[in-house]
Amino acid sequence: MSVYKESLELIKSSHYILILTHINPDADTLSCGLALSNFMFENKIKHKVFNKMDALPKNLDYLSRFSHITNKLPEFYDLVIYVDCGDNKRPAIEIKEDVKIINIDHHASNDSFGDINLVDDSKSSTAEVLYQFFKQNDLKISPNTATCLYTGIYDDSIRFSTPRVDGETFAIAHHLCNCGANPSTVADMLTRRESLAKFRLLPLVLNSLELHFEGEVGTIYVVPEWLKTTGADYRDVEDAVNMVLSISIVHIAILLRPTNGKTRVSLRSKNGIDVSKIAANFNGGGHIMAAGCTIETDDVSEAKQEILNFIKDENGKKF
Ligand SMILES: [Mn+2]
Repeated sequence: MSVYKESLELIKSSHYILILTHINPDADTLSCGLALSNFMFENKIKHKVFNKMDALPKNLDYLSRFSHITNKLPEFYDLVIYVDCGDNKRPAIEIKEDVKIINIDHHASNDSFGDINLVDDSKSSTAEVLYQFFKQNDLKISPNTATCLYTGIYDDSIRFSTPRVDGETFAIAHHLCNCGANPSTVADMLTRRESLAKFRLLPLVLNSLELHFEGEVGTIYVVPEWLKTTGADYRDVEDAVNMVLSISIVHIAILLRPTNGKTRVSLRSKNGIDVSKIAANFNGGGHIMAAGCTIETDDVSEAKQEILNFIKDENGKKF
């Protein structure tokens, strides 16, 4: 029996399913959780989608059943499905030990921690991996589920632009459009609903830009105070790191964000440079071109220096 069939059998024979999404959620993890949730709702399968955070990214509020995502664990569950979690710590909660686990993911770091593993690191998003669950089981994909899966693919592939995007990605997107996903609506929802606060914050963050190693590494940071004065959300700075990476001479862009006595570091790269290795050195993780970690200090310059020292040490005089 294929892993897809096995997964469906296990879902059907379970009484209550807990779907886990990762902390600091992105569109891929929540879209996959909600794609499964819509499928289960339509088929009267009892379940909950869990996310640890109090506040979820508001730009995903158009996804059906978004408001049903909870940060409270149900008392009873006999199956747990992890979506887009590179390891079993990513949801940041403890689960019961005696339950079966399905692990659906596309991170290279995933060590197949589930009883059933739908893990394919050749895919640009977990949504593409999850699509195969529907396809291989000949399941009907409703317009709501199609919109969720399309959203995960669109966002995690950075609008169909990362190296893992291939003809198959577009074939899947094509099928999802036929099932009722609307590319223009998804693009409107994700890219044309920015807050004014974000545009007050971005100049401050971009003004912190420093170039290192002859401009090949660019660093920016955000001061928590700036979030207060502009009214922006910490997610509003995420575009800034991609802007820095879009500078022609920059190969690695780094965003430093002090929070709760630590500094959260987002790493982005181009030209095949593997920033997941830098993140892994600081107990973080991610993908070749996008990774993250946490440094145990809220002093931004100290955290920056630690990262830059590692980049220098690791690969000789530069990276
Ligand atoms: Mn993902």
